[in-house]
Amino acid sequence: MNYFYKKLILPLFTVLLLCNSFTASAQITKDYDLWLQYQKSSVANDIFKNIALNTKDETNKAIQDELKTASERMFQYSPTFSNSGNATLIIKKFSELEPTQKNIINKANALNDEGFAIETIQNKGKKTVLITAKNSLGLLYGTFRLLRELQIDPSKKHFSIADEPKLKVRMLNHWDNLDGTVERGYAGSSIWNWQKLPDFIDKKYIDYARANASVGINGVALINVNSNALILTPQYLEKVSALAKAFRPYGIKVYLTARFSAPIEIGGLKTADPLNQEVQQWWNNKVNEIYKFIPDFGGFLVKANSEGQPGPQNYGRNHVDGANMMAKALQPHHGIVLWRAFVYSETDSSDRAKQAYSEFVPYDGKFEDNVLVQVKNGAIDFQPREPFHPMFGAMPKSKLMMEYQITQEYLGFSSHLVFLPKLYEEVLESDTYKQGKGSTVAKIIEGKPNELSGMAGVANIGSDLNWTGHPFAQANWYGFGRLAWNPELSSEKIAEEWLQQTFSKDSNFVKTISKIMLQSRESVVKYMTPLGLHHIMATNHHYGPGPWVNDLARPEWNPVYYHKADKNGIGFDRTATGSNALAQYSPEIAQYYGDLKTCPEEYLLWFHHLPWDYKMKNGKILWDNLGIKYQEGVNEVKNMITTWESAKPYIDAERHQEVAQLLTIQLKEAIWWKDACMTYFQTFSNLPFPKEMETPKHDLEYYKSLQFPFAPGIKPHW
Ligand code: GCW
Repeated sequence: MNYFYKKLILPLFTVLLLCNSFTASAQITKDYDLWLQYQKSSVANDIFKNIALNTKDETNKAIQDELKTASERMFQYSPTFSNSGNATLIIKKFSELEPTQKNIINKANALNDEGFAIETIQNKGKKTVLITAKNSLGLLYGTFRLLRELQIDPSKKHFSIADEPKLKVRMLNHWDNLDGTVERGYAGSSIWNWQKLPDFIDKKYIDYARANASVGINGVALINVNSNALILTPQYLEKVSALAKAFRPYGIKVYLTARFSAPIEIGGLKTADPLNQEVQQWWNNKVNEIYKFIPDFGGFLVKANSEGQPGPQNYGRNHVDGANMMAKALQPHHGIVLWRAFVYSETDSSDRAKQAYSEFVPYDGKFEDNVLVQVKNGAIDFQPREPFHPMFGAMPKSKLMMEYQITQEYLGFSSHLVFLPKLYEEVLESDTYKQGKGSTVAKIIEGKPNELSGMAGVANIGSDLNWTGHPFAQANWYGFGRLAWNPELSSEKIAEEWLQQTFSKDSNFVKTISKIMLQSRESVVKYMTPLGLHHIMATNHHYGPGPWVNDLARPEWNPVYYHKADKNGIGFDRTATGSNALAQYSPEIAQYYGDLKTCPEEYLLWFHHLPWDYKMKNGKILWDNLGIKYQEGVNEVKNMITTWESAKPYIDAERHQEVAQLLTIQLKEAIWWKDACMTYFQTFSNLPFPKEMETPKHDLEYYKSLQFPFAPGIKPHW
């Protein structure tokens, strides 16, 4: 028995155990590796056999590490790195190229500082691939580009690519708190371990930097815009400098959120008035101190006089006074200020959608050169769909940057599959007409060549093994980076290349699954806020529907403020007969959205208050259309589930199951939104549900009674 046990059962058991942990860890790796899977290739490619690269510089060292990992995983061999003759891949700054390679030098010379060229050339009678750029960061971007091309087509040998970023600042904004929680975070806790920093550099920090650099992200604001002044004290600056050091080889600069009242809270001053000399001196000294810790510090991100955060208006000053004070302190070090335009006030009784424009546009041209005004994509707050923010194009003498939300605060947290590049693209493509036809939001934020420009995304990253909570939420991080590099890229291309790198290159798989990704954003709009509805979510945690909420302290916090449903109809009149928010847009846009004949149905209730029996283009009344849209959203999720089932043969079982389970949550919640909203709106319309709509399972009281005290994304109530 003993013999039998030792010889047979034990080894078998060990093998089983190993297999089990192997699958588990293989799975973790797949989820963890994001779009940098470097899957084993079925075709050979010698491209990495002998790489000419000067590995002295720390960025080049990062290039070397990446190529080694990629080559070993994809092609099963380790590259040799040397400077000798027979290179299969040459990675060199163009100042180091031989004069015979003039053609490429000319091509590369036309690129900006972060651009790169990849060319297949003749070198000593042999075909060789050359990556060249002005500096090492360009070489790193070129390397990641080459790796993307090879992940998509591992047999590729011929390259002729020149590329450069269109925006200067391409950054993630983490809303991470110093206590480890993440405001509006749905992927676990913060990845920054402040307790163990500066001495412990988690490998995760490096992998985070790799992922960012691979799509061209070059800046990170580490903590929440609802900031804590402690981050500016030496105790924390030492920790920040350790992170900055880890990110430096990957071209990523660190930014900090600057709490406006910091001079009082950590400086012992009596005021934070931006026109007070002592305050100005305090910021000058603070900035000098920061640069001693972090010589390439990026600058400050500031949320001021917004949702209770302190700011210049507390001292009777304005946004320009506040932003310029910080900008001047940063100028000697080439740092910048990202001053957020997300402001709305409880004392302003006008439409909330109008307030940021009214507060900022009069200051056009007054901001210092190193200030970027950071504007959310829409005038309310990261809703599933908003028309583009009227500030875009309205401040031609200032620099405006885009702020998107990658984390899904209003889009189903990390349980819903929603491909956000589709939303980003819709905004970027919108024509503002501010400088004539064709002045799209993309063109406006691109600004003038060589001037400061940028795009920020509120990160969806946390301590979850797969970084983002939902495997498909990784695509939103990826897609954000790709659009920050080139705001004119198509979301379709982004979906396809992400799928190819992350899951499978099989064309059937890519075709079917990219379709559901591209449609997913429209589906979430339909089952949450169809026909231009907005801001009807539950209070505080924003989880689930709450269109009935009407008792919050500030009028514009209540969903009823936005949908204005009553027995006569529904919607927010933003035309001349209402708040006239439309007047902030160019006349072409005002006319287009203002006229019911041309206003697209997607924006109907955003701009118009209409009777329940308003006849729509399909001949049906508004009430019926509302129910039909909600139902369509639900049906589309059902479709996603079936389509995902069909993807089973193409990908690993674990990630397949993970997504399948999440889709069931999405369906449940889509039905919940439909039922709760339609049951509530029915109390005003007094009409039967349209026949196309499945009848709600519960009555309104049930939906109103649901409580979620521990929903994620807000400070826990201990
Ligand atoms: O959308 C709202 C969020 C707040 C956030 C704020 C902002 C960081 O609900 O959690 O605060 O926007 O953008 O400042």
